Amino acid sequence: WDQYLEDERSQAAPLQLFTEFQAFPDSRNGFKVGMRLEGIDPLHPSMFCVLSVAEVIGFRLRLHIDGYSECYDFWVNADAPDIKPAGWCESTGHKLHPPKGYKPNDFNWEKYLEACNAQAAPENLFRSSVSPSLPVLRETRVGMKLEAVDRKNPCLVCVASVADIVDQRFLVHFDNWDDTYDYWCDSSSPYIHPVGWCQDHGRPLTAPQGHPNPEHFVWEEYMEDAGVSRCVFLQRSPHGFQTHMKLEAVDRRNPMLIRVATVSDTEDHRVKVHFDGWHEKFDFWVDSDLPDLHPVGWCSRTGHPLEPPLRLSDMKSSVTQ
Ligand code: MLY
Repeated sequence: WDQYLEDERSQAAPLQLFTEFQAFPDSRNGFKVGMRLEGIDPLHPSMFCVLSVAEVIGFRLRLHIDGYSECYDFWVNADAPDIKPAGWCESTGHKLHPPKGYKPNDFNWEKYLEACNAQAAPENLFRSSVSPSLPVLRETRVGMKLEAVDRKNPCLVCVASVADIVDQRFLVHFDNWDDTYDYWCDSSSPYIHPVGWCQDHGRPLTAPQGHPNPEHFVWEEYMEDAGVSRCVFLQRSPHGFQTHMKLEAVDRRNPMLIRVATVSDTEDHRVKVHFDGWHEKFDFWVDSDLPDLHPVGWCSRTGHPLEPPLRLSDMKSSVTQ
């Protein structure tokens, strides 16, 4: 990196711009292949599933959803808030989706581990649940209403509810839609607004699916007890990343890989990631707090391979890929 930054006359993104989930970890990754745990299914963020550790590289894990195809495997950092020890669902009143073939009421961790001849990941491997950098959720309760950006259709601000709360994050669910649009966020997220925000800002509000009069949605008619269950938020300030800053970023086309990258554009809460040496058509926008962005030196610090910039001679093939 030192040589590269000098050759490129560029600057590494300063450490203080990264969140605690992106910065150098202060613990080791103690997970081992085969260990079982519970965690959020990324394609169905409202579901907690039985997971096993399929691969460990540096501070990252490939997780497998037990009983389902490997094509659903996904990578997380070892300190991800999305993963919890075996038994967590039961102790927090969450529904655990058992491996395929097990009935929800039939699943028993002890018996399952014995049947698989596997070990549950010990609790001390999971990060403690309080994050100094995330706001505490004081007033938020399940069922409260809000106006939220549909992250899959980002031009829509929609009628939404708090569907679940874990630690300092809550699950945004769009009223009358399935859970594939759900997402977890903290109260400082730029994608969530209190009831009435669209009206105050002259923006259209997307009504719940199947609403009898979607063009004229009125909160007071929709909420039985208007006023008591509104969320209050304090949006975080814009990030400090600037164009040309260098960092290390997970390749989202092949999430096993982390590449040398550059911030190629910025918005208040997002950065555009460019992989050095690759065609700019591969650039993509992400939230600046995405846990897949890391400071320069993260890979070497955590024992993860870092994919160097594409050499000039490789460039032609990157354009045609
Ligand atoms: N064109 C999409 C839009 C879905 C929007 C869902 N949001 C509001 C949660 C569709 O009709 O499937």
